[in-house]
Amino acid sequence: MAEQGAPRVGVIMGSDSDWPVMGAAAEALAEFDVAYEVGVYSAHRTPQRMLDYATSAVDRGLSVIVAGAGGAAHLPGMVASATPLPVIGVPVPLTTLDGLDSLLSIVQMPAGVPVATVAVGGARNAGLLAVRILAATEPALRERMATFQAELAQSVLEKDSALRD
Ligand code: RP5
Repeated sequence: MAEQGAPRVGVIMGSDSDWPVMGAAAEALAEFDVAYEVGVYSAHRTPQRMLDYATSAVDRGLSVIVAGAGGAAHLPGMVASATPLPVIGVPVPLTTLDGLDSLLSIVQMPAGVPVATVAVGGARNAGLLAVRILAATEPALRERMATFQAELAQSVLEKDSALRD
């Protein structure tokens, strides 16, 4: 855990090999000083451990779970089936199929069990979306997100200016 305080967001993945992608979610949370925890929970290799994590998430104080996996990427959907918390799925691209398999595995959830799926490899956006979910009921965090958006817009304007120079 990189941030102080009880974790509010869980950043989990199916394998430690997902970390080079999923680290961007943790970085985004750290930028907003949101406490998070990270862990490896495999839907296929450690199914009971994954279910224990999902079913205990509320009692442990989590508000959002970011879950990334590649290939037969069942972790986000299975976690969403076992917790009432919002789950953000990150399709991790593997060397074969360029992540299309991961994307389809995560995005095609049955009605009633939503997973908010970001782009293939879109872990940073997953972290930012988790911040926005928290910010919906926290004015101070919402203000920081608004500042972040203003800075993002400013960076585009500066690039536009540089092109014209
Ligand atoms: C998935 O299988 C993981 O999320 C990972 O993306 C993929 C490969 O895992 P390793 O064989 O590298 O452990 O469950």
